[in-house]
Amino acid sequence: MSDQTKEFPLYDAQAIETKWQRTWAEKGTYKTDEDPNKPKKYVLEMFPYPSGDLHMGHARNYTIGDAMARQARMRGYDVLHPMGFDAFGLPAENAAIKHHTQAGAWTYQNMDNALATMRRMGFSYDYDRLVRTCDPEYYKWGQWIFEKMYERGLVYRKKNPVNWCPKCNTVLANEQVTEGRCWRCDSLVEKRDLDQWYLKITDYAQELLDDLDKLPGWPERVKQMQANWIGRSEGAEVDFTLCDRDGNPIEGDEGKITVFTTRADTLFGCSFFLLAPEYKGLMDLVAGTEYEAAVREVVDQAGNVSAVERAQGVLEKHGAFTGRYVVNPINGDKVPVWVADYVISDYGTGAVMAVPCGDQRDFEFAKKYDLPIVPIILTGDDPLYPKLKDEQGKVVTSVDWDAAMAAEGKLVQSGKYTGLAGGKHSEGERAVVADLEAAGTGRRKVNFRLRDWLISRQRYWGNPIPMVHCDHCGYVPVPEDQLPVTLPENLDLGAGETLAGCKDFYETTCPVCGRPAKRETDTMDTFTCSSWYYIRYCDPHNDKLPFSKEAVGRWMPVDNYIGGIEHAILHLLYSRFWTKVLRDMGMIDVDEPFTNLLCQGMVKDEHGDVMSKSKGNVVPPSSVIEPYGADTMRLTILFIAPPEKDFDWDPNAVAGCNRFLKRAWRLVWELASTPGAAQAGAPDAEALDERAASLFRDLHRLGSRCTADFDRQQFNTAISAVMELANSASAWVNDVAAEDRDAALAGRVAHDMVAMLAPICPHWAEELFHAALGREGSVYDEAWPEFDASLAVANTVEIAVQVMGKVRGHATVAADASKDDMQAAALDAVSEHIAGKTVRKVIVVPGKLVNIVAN
Ligand code: ANZ
Ligand code: ZN
Repeated sequence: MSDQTKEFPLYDAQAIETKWQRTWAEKGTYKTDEDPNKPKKYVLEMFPYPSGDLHMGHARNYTIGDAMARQARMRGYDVLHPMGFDAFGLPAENAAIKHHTQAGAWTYQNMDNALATMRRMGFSYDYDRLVRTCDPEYYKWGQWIFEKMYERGLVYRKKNPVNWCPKCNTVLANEQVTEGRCWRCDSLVEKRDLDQWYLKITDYAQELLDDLDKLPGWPERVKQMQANWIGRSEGAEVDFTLCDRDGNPIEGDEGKITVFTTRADTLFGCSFFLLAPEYKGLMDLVAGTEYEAAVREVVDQAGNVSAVERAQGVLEKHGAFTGRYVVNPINGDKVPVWVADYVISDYGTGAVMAVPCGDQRDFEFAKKYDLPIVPIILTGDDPLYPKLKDEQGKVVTSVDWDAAMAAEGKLVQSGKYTGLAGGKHSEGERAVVADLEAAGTGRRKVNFRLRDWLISRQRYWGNPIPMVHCDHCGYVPVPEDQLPVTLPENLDLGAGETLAGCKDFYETTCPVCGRPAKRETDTMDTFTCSSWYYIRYCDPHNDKLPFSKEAVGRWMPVDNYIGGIEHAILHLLYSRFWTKVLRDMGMIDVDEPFTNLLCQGMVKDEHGDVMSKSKGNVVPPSSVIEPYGADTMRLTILFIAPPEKDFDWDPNAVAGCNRFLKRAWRLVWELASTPGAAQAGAPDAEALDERAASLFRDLHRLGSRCTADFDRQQFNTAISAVMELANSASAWVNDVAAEDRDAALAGRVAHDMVAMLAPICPHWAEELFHAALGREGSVYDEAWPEFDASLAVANTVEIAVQVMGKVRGHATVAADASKDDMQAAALDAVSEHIAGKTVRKVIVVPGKLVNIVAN
């Protein structure tokens, strides 16, 4: 029996955490190594918006990244693990308005608070590489890249109906509108016609879609969301000719309206034609006619609803007849032209050939306005179709369905195409498009849902768009040597001062002709700042360029990127776009910025509700750090659930993890105090007695499992492996007196437990490494221990397997196999003898035999 009263130092989390945080900072332990002989690993957590102190979601995000970064270091990688702040944005401005203070001051204060919490959590960041997007040294280069994009034709200005958030007082990108609401404040978004700056992300639509295939390390659902957002759609354009009621072409008109359709095969089912309310020239079509008033009403009403909502197809549909007709190029049929508010102006051509038998929206519209429905798709053996023609042989044009037909099926009453298969990409569709192409009335066309990225924001706290408007020269970029355009300080936002109203800021002279000119007062969407910060980390102090190619070549792409699923589209799509643009500028050599992506789950409160300030159920990290220490916090976060799963906060789990750390602390001391443990070399497996050999096998079995789980980022099971090992080792030290223990084994188990928990509980591990194991340097300079799963296999024995008392077979099992394992092996060995019988009873004699009663 070991001496239970032995005195070891107590686990004093606060004291050791303070001590090691100071030591690491003094020694620069986490400064990025630059050893070209080592493989590199770039571990990155999404940088926070500094809106207040960090919350549990941040703590989880950074704990996951920190465990990866620390373990990578121990596995021999040169690691880049930086941190920074996405520091521009509205909350700073709103706080400044409320308190008549400066957005900058508020932001820097919050960043300092967040940094203090990060240090208190013991994260292994290289703080020398801190990037704050509101620092002119950083945003200067955002402006520089913007100008390079401008030179490449990727920046343009356009007047367009845009999403306007009345609460944030600014426009929003399409990506920032969810179900018709502002992504930030949830207000209903309005439409406004404004002149704005755009980035031409659509130039990269195809590549952004194709390269998703280069990302096997991304969650499927994120790739799916991006693919849907990009929305590639293969179809055709079809030209219809405008005409009057009698089929005569309209005098003085261009005479042609083109639609985009994925279902050219359904042309015979087109019984009316639709234009978006914003369709250019719509009002000219009806000017001065009896239809003008009704059309105008639909147009005006549609202007009050966001295009996003209208396109969702949940609102009631509104429309009006224009008095005009178009001729269908496939059969010469004349169909009426309507305006309809579910047609959106910026998809396809803004005009639609309506096929109510195949498209649900068209079906509902036809029902509401009593327009004809021509059935042309035969699905299964719908009893309706034999009656397609009435007694006079006339085609049935109205059906009493309550929904459109399933769109795939055989084409009927479709002229020469009758009998062909219909559907997207069908033989019918191909045949129709081929004929349209031959006749010059149609052509293949690929459409994307993705729109160009609107980056103008009418806000102060953002990166100024580096352009000057001159009445003489138009828009001119600010010359490179005058960058950055710096934000003025001392605006009193609370008194209603704005950038647009700040003369000192906007009055300037034209860089080209020298006449008085006006600086652009819009700032860039803050998502431009987060689209390249991870590249800046590779070379954060460069003042000649945004980054050097060499530095970026060493670190990019990011190997492990960790962040919330809420960025699945916005930030991740924009970053992929900027990376590709920078590559095309010759500044970087990678196609994709993030090789592996981990989207961490949410931390909810004890009852499974989302934590939020308004609900008052937020558990701040300090509530765990103060009583228990950062290591308990980190262990809990990683132990409670796999990183990608949501979990409910559980105070019992915190207490349990803290108990484990104390127990493991004492165990390491106990093992390390085995005489000779520190000096002994590797344990000699052959020389171990049965008890020690069993612990030795556990060490290799559980160590291998822990390592594999770390590689899969399943930290919770990696931790359970260490907990199991602790149980096994505790049993050993309790039963075997110190002087009877194998010193080498004791030393090895103690060391490996410390090493395996080091990525997760760094202060605990570093203190034990020094104080208990008596080692020098840092545990992170140590190699991750090697485990050999083959050493985990126990000696085996052959057992006899009886069925109804007769030996019917043999099985080989581990010498210490459990009864369950023996039973399973035995049933397997005599499966032929018990086939078709019911096993009534199994008698297991450990290490010897199994008898099966079956009949
Ligand atoms: C005829 C048709 C028949 C259609 C049918 C569908 C089913 P995706 O796949 O998303 O690309 N469409 C085209 N432009 C539109 C616009 N500006 N606003 C609203 N709808 C529009 O969708 C393409 C289909 O959406 C097109 O194919 C068109 O309707 C409609 F049985 O044409 B289809
Ligand atoms: Zn000029």
